[in-house]
Amino acid sequence: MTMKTDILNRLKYSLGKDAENASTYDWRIALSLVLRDQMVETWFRSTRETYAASPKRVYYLSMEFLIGRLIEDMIANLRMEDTVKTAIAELGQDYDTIVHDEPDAALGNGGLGRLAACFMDSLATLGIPAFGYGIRYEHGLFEQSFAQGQQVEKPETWLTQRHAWEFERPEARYRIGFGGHVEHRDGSARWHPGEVVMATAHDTPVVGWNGDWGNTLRLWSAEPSKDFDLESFNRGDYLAAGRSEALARTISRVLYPDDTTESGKELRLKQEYFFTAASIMDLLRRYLADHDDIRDLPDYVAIQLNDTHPAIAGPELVRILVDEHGLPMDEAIPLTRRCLAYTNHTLLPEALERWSEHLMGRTLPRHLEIIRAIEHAHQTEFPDSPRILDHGDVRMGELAFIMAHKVNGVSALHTELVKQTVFADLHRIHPDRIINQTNGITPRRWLYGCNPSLRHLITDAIGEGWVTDLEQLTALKDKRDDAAFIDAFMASKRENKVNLSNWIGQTMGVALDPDAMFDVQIKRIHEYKRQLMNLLETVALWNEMRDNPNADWTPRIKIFGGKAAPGYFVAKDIIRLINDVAQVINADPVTGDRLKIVYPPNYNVTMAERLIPAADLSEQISTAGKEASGTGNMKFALNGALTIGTLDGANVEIRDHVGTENFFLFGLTAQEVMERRTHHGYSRAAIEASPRLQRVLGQIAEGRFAPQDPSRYHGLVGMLYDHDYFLVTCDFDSYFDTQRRADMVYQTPENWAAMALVNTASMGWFSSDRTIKGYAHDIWGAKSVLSA
Ligand code: 26W
Repeated sequence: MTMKTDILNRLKYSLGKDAENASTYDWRIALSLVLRDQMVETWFRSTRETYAASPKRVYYLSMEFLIGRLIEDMIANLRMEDTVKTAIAELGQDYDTIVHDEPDAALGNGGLGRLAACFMDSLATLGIPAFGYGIRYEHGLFEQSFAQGQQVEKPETWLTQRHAWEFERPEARYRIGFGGHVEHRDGSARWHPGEVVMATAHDTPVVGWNGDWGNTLRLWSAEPSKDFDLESFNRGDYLAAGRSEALARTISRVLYPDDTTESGKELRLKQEYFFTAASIMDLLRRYLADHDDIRDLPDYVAIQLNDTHPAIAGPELVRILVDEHGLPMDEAIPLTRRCLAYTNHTLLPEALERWSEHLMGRTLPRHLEIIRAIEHAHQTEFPDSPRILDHGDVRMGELAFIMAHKVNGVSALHTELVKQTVFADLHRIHPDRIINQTNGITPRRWLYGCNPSLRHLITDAIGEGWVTDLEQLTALKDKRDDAAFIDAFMASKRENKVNLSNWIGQTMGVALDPDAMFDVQIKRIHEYKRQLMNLLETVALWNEMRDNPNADWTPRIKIFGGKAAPGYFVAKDIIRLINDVAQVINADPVTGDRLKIVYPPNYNVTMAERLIPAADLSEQISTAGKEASGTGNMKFALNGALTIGTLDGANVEIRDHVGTENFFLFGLTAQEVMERRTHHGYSRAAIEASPRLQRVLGQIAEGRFAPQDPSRYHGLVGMLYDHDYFLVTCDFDSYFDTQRRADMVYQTPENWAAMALVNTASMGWFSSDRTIKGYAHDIWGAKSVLSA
């Protein structure tokens, strides 16, 4: 059967449509189902082999999986691109239209969620038996639009359409309790939950490169435990009839859109326990199906906590071992610790979760008891250890640290800072528990998939081995003096820039000059990521261009993308200012096409796949010591963009790999930042020392970009004068000067091209395959079944 007939059959029998009446949606679902059929073979074989070999399994627990669209990834991993493109063309349909009809699965906020998705691709490609566990949110990260330049949030609706890739698993259904009380009798405890909801599994197969291995992403959705309340309904009390249903479904209704501030909301805690408890029950059922001694669990199960969000896994596993398997507490705790490991993704104090003992006690009474037991055991052994229970709060970072056998940071600098700051005391007590695992990205999506012109060029030059062994890219360094290759390399970049210009033209009506430098900053909006400093530099450049209109300026397109958490008003102000400034600068005849600002709304994974291949300059300008790693920085460099950045997160390691001469470094180091903060009035001093910055702040403060509301940004400018916590003022001049250095280099295309090529060639180490191999070896003790 050909692909073409397979698609037509699916159209007919699964969608009840014939080719004449099929919509793009129908064609897309039909194609997806055909591809899913292909994947199921690998998936079943992998599951069978796993049960046969009974190896150690990895369980990756994450509140977020920022997957994006799956159709192109599946086609690539199944090596079916040509087959599918031919079939779609023969069916008279447009491939690009069909694959872009799929909504993004936006089940995450940013870096943490996307990392989890890259890790799932690497685990499958490496053939390491693994499950990803998370929540099947009905609504993912909100949809962003702009009204008069201001962010507006609308509910995201990916599930209003059929989600072609998943299989509902009614047989994998678990009762999840909340509240109630704990009964203690003759030394044993029995939790009597006051409320119960059902967790039902929905499985998405995750097939790796070449379709050699398949793992499972199991997402839980919440349903009422008891049937529809017919009685209330018959009494005409329709609300009561639907109440328990609505309440239950609330738990998996929506993703919390905050990515740096913990909400402290009860529903968030219930979400965290809901998916963690369902996952623990599910992996124990699987283990006990093959093993009868629970004490061997750590030899067959490795559980990774993606930040503190699933940290309740520690008390939950201890609860089951003690209350259901009768193990003594002082055996259950160390046994649990041997199964668990914890990854820290942020140093921001406001992002470190702490739940009030009151709320924990009300929502999870038995778990609070067990947390007290864990605290007691740890304090007994290490009397001067920091406490989990502190000032009426349960500190989830300390709980995760104490219940994990390994804790890791996500870049070399971040891991050192974790040892020196947030967990300094615990590090002293457990000196070998904290290790580093620098983040990575999957080259399948972030080069092979999103940049076909560069993919072909590389494969023609060095073969296709790089897709699963990215360090092979180093061979491209030999092409540095190959003029034909360099031309082709830059032609690929220009082709991507033209494609992006067309897309921006169509979607935003702004014409971009593809020969201008495409300078891109795409990430969540946050003060520490300093989108504001980028904008201030843009206004300063605008001023200098207007002061010297005849000078030989390097034309620049400033591209911003990113969402602000709905409650983060400073970030929303920054978005508004960017849009207000864009309006003025983009309409300025003096600077004309030499300086443009574009801010496409609703930045997501699919937009990143459009923007990154077209970027010349990657903005990684966070205050040193604040960005744990960054992963966008890796994606840009891999796709031949040069980085302007601080010595923060993984920028440090990227610069080490690409060479200091191929990286535009500026700004204070993390050490200098801490030192500068001790200087009183450091921001005012910095502003007074920079006439260029003073001028820009003056323009913004006087309403130059909001003539109808001149005082609109008084707060923002005032903050820079008096509370510039992220040292925008102190790094501004160094940043501005480094941007001018980039201008100069861009004006010598051969130099720029050579530096860009070395960036691409030097990014092999930043593959998430390398990262996962590190976790498997240093933390999980898990092996690939493929290369056993
Ligand atoms: C409780 C609210 C909340 C939700 C998410 C707090 C913190 C988070 C995440 C940890 C934030 C996050 O995404 N951190 C990013 O993780 C990436 C993957 O490791 C890093 O590359 C980024 O530097 C880090 O900001």
